[in-house]
Amino acid sequence: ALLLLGSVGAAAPAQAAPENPLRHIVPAPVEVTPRPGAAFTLGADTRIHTQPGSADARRVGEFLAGVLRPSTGYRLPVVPGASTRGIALLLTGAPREVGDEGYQLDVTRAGVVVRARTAAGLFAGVQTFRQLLPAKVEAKTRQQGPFTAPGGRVLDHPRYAHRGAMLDVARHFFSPDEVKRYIDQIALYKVNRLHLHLTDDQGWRLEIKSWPRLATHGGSTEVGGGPGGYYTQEQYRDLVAYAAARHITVIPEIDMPGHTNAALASYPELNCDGVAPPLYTGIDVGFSSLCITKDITYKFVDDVLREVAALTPGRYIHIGGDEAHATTDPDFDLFIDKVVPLVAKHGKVASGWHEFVKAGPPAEAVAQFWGTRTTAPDVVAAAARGNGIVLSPASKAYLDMKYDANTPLGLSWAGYTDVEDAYDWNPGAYVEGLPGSAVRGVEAPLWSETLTDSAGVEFMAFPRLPAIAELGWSPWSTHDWASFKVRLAAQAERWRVMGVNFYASPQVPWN
Ligand code: TNX
Repeated sequence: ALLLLGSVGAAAPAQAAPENPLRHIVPAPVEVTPRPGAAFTLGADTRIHTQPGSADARRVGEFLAGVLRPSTGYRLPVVPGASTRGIALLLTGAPREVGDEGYQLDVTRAGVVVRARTAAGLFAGVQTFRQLLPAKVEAKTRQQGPFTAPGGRVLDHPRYAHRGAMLDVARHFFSPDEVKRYIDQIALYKVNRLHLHLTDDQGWRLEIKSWPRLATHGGSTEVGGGPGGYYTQEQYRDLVAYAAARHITVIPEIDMPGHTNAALASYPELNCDGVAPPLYTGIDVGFSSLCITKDITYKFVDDVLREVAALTPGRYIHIGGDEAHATTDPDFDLFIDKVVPLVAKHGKVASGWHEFVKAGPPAEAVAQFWGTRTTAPDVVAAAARGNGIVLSPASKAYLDMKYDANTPLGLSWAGYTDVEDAYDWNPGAYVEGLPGSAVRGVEAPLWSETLTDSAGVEFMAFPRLPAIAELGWSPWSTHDWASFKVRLAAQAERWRVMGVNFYASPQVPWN
């Protein structure tokens, strides 16, 4: 992705030409080739042509029009057609190497052509195109043109299939609109999985029709004692569809057998002693457990998984399994052995925090590594049995860790994580002895003990989420902090226009 731009021609204005946005794409593309002098300018008559016969391509076109119409004031009709004048999103002619999610983007004077083999690839190409246009295109109100993208070609495809962000909606509840806002922000960086941590000690956030008190009682508070909240199944379906329209698959997490106080408080029969504990609004972990020896526990889990599976178009349901300190080791194994098949019974595949590999789940199960050390023998052994691994090392990828001692939000148990720490590690070679081939990708978890609103979420996620997104997308050959920090700095203007409350880390040369 290294590129040298040709010198500006005779018509250049007196002041220095603005930096070419082809240099500033995040995540770094596989290959960028500038075409000096071939810039494309959006016009009042520009049309967005989409692959004839493809409803999915049309939806990508509508997404792009939705971004560009408010700021440009142009009509930007989305019409089926293969014309390469104006903007074209086509499912033909892409080189084979773009694979399932990659694209080829060409900007010439005549138009912008994105070619891909799937709508996901077109969507990724559209995210790159947004970054080639001036930041003002992201505004929700009409802006003064011109809206020009530099000439060039981008050939691009992801390193990993799993490029995730996780949001903890259990410790503090986030409204559907707040979750959608985060979805919009992560989509710009080609994140394609949103893991929702839906249940924990402090709250149960999804309506379960067969166990209604989970939401109505278990969802009635949050850390600090606020009112909490939950998603009705209808609201949750709408969130899943909103993410899907941005080519993001939601992975729901029902955390078990620990982190279950909200459920235990809602139904006394789930407790071994038959007594429901009070709701919990503190931030301790590791004190609760479902009752492993009771039959009703598995009836409960079966019912919950049935309803969650019916709301989940994706392949995975995350069953948690972390910090089960109130569950004995044999009980933990017994529980996981019983629950993993229940996930399969409802047509889904289990993923879980890496502790769950101790129970030896089947090879299709995926483990999410969150350790603070680079040694993890259980995880290496699981990979040898065929389990895929997603990397979320806490000292690198946890967006809730403070940047430094002065960060007003967040925790620090895994250490301070400034932007360079978040960026400077190789997911393919991080855990000792874990073969790169076992790594499915990366995920940036955002735990919400200290976060109550979108401003807090954004302050912790930006600019580190784009760092983790780049580790998930870009080839390792492009990895370079000196380049990344400059490209990151160029994003700030866009974040200001979008109203993203980012942390202006002194490590980044903001302009
Ligand atoms: C550990 S990491 C947890 C969460 C906390 C988080 C805070 C993991 C799987 N469990 O319960 O919210 O630390 O950083």
